[in-house]
Amino acid sequence: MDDELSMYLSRVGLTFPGLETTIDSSDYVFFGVPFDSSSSAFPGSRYGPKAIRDVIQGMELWSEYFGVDLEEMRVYDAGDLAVSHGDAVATANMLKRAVQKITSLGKIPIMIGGEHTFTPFAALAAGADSLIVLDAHADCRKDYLGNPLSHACATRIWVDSGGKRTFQIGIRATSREERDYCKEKGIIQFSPFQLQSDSFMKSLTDFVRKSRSLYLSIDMDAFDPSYAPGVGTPEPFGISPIDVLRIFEAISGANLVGFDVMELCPLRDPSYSSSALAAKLVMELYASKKARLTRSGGGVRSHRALSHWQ
Ligand SMILES: [Mn+2]
Repeated sequence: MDDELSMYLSRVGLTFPGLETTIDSSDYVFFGVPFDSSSSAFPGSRYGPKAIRDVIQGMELWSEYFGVDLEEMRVYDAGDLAVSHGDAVATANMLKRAVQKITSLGKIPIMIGGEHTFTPFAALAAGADSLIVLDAHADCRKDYLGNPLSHACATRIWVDSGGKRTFQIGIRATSREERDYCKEKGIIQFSPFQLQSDSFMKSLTDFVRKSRSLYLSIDMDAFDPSYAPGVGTPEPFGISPIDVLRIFEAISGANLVGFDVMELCPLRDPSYSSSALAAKLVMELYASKKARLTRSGGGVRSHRALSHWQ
């Protein structure tokens, strides 16, 4: 690993996705942020990175939806961020340096949480001008119980720090303050009940087309708790995993500068179903980009996903 990067990140135990690779030969750098100090209901997301590495070891590296073999995933697992438990400022500063380094190497960061608080810092450090967030919550509180660096403030930190364009999907749990803020800031929002509408896909593709550099963040509580019970703040009436494949497909042509899966809470996931879904999200996101490249490069692989949604 690059010397400077190894100051911030160190490899631990199992790697994702369990393939031996080098950072030089990779397009993506995967790392964990095992930090959960502001968890407002149930703590435990600090174990998310460990769980996703555990569960991937028993899964097939094949995307049925996108028709992509992931045995040769160009993803390098750089380990976990050296977090300072209880100190979100110090941890965010460390994260910014790590992401800037990954980006300067021409690689795309894939971050696994840990609490959602760190998304805006990663997105800004990666140079994103546009943010798509899948979440049950708007995360637009000014502070939560006096803490402005709470996971309930993640999207607001992005906007207030200069994040220009924001598109939220799956939102269904907000305060009046957040609803007013989102309206004032022009944040585009779709609830789970609107995802089958034509206007959703039209709005999403329009947003992606106008993005110069896109960061995608998935809070696991965007999913219905029946799909992903392993989260700290479950909210019923959520989105389905199939919805996300369709979203991946719609954004596969974007200039993606970073991606994260946050708020996976393995302490509330005894069946490992939520961890398996989180692992699959990373693989399918990768597969969606690969399928897109194959098609634009004139590849002959039939694109199963397109026909599925026509
Ligand atoms: Mn959330």
